[in-house]
Amino acid sequence: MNDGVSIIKSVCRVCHGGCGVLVHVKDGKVVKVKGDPASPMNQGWMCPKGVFSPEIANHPERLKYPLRRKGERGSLKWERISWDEALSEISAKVGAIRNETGPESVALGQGTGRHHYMHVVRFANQLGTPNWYEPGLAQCFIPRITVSNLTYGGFVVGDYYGEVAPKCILFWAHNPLITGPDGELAPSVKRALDKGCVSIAIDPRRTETAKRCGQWLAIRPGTDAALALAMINTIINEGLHDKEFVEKWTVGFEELKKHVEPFTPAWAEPITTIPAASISEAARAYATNKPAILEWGLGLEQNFNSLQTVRAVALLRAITGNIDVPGGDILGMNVIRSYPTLKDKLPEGMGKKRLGSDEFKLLGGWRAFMPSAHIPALFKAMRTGDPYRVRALLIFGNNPLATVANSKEVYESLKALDLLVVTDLFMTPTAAIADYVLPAAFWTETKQVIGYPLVVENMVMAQSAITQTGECRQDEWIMDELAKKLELPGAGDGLDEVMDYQLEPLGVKYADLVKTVCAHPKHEYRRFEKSGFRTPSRKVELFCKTLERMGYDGLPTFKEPPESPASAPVLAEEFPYILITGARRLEFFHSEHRQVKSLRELKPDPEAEMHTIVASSLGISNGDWVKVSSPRGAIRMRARVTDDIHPRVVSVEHGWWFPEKAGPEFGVFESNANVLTNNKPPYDPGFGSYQLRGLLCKVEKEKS
Ligand SMILES: Nc1nc2c(c(=O)[nH]1)N[C@H]1C(S)=C(S)[C@@H](COP(=O)(O)OP(=O)(O)OC[C@H]3O[C@@H](n4cnc5c(=O)[nH]c(N)nc54)[C@H](O)[C@@H]3O)O[C@H]1N2
Ligand SMILES: Nc1nc2c(c(=O)[nH]1)N[C@H]1C(S)=C(S)[C@@H](COP(=O)(O)OP(=O)(O)OC[C@H]3O[C@@H](n4cnc5c(=O)[nH]c(N)nc54)[C@H](O)[C@@H]3O)O[C@H]1N2
Ligand code: SF4
Ligand SMILES: [Mo]
Repeated sequence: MNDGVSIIKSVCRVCHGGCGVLVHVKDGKVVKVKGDPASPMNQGWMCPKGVFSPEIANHPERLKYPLRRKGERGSLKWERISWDEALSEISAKVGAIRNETGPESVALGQGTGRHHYMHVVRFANQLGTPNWYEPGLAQCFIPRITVSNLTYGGFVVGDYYGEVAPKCILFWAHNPLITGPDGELAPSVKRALDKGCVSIAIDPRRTETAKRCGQWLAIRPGTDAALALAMINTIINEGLHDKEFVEKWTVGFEELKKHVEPFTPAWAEPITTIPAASISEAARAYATNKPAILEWGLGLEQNFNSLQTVRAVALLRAITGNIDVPGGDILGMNVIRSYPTLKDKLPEGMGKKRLGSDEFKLLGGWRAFMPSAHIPALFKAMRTGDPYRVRALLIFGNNPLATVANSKEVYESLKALDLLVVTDLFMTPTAAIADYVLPAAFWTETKQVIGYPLVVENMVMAQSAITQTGECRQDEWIMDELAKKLELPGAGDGLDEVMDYQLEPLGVKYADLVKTVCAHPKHEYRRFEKSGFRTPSRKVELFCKTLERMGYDGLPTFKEPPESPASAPVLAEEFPYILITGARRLEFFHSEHRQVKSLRELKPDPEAEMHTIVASSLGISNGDWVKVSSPRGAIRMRARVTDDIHPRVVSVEHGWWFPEKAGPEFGVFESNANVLTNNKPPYDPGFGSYQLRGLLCKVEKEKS
């Protein structure tokens, strides 16, 4: 204590997070957040989003009380009500809809992996509805998790905390120096690069990460499977694979070898637009500098061939024997218990009613890692009642008007609902058209156990609720209270019980861990040597029989993107550039933070990156406002003209809306990448992924 300021050790959660921090509190308010030098993750470092946490926490526009709509939907006329009124009315309405048209007509929505992620899944099971969604999943992370499970029997992450440093890091469709998602943080990647290693980036943009790399392969979006197959071809043909590992620990090598024969670097060159010699060079560098980490990212998943693209890349780790070795890609330890999602409460037969589950078995079927609804099917059911009507949607931390493909159709879908309840930190365009808006707690106001990296915890952290804003409540509390009012199965056990249950294998209680914040058991390498890999063959499955049995290819294949200069040449005459969306910026998390002054000053306007050649041919200068159009719509962006991008690619930021503009729309259709994206088929046959990257677009200078 000094000057009435108390300092509390915690963990920043503005993003997927993990940065150890020291929260400075005065008069019940967060006044400063500083990086904790003692944290093994960030060693004192913080990004601007975390640094400006006090400005987010104390923002005057934070939602502070439950609100009930008074006027028409979207009229922004609200009435402040008590929590008891809000919970009683919402539960009565949800209960009535559930009774009339079945639990499946009530859906739950959420955004990226925030603290309450698994609690939403738990609440869906309690409600008895198979229909919950998250705009990532098919487009983010689920393909990587599922493919890892099928191929290696568990999820792999880069080994940045062991004693052996990687000799090579291959960054594939990933920019961790900015994004630090799911499994690693920017500082750990930076430390590994600073130590010096062979480094390669595969990305249509020369990103902050690519700029640190010795080799940058500017790939044509959506062609990563072709590149991976050609790299496998080089490695096998030149005998650079790890013969001992392949022989002892893999199945299907001969089939793979035969399968990749035609996929030479020369074959891949015109597809990927990467010179064959560079492909071979990258393949050799990755195969011969061991141990190697292969950092894969989102760019592999937001296309219609996500399953096979991710599989092709996954096999590179296996044939080079880089799995679960010090300094390579390690199989996570799962040191805490998985979240009790009350799966058994979902009534028999409900899984079959999950929208999209019969078609996209790896997203919604019984083999899915975490079965969820297919977003296009779910939103269609809201809009059209086909195959049945979804009438209520309860959203916990998601702004689908900004983050789900085809924003205008999302709007039609939400407007057709009988009941829309949105829990958020701020009044978003989605919240503005809701019937009830509930105020969520910010990270300094929540308690939670954080297993890190996500899904395969090697490190566990605990965070305490330090401050309180208005009547804001943690999402888990809201769901638990609704469960009690609705008398749902499993109601009564709250977050405290869940956290202690999860921590039991570590022999600590939440109340103890919260004092030290972080537990970090030592990694045990090469566990497979004791008990094999957790796959049906107990080996790494280069050929995957499980996939074959489900009707998918057992070996990875490349497919030309459906909306590309090669597959849609007529359309490409009008829309000559390749559109990618959503490359992350350091200043914002998805559609958040546009109202946070210090962050917005760092990045006032939405930007579209394009090559100097493109800009000059169109008479566009850096900073000009431009119109970017796709066959589905048009948006306004500021041009960022650069040589650090593939000359045929235009990259637009995602998540833009303007809290300063008039509601209820807050300009959400003006500069929103998802006005351009496609939620229509073809989808990935396994996950139903839709295309957010690798579409066609055109650019015009805005008339002044
Ligand atoms: N075009 C395009 N679209 C994309 C992507 C892309 O690359 N391109 N990426 C996709 C991916 S990978 C993802 S994961 C999604 C992410 O999409 P979302 O996670 O849905 O992101 P946001 O739209 O920012 O919605 C989050 C909302 O949650 C609120 N919020 C923050 N913390 C809390 C909390 O603790 N409780 C509650 N109740 N609310 C909170 C924020 O204020 C914000 O309004 O976007 C997807 N959309
Ligand atoms: N600051 C900040 N951090 C974030 C987020 C945020 O909104 N802001 N969001 C979080 C979330 S939910 C996620 S999923 C992660 C995502 O983090 P990452 O996985 O790092 O993904 P992105 O930055 O979306 O995209 C990575 C790269 O993919 C490239 N790319 C696009 N299309 C292709 C392609 O077809 N092939 C290849 N090889 N590359 C391609 C883009 O140019 C981009 O540089 O970030 C997380 N961290
Ligand atoms: S990267 Fe930034 S936002 Fe994410 S946990 Fe660290 S400080 Fe917080
Ligand atoms: Mo994501």
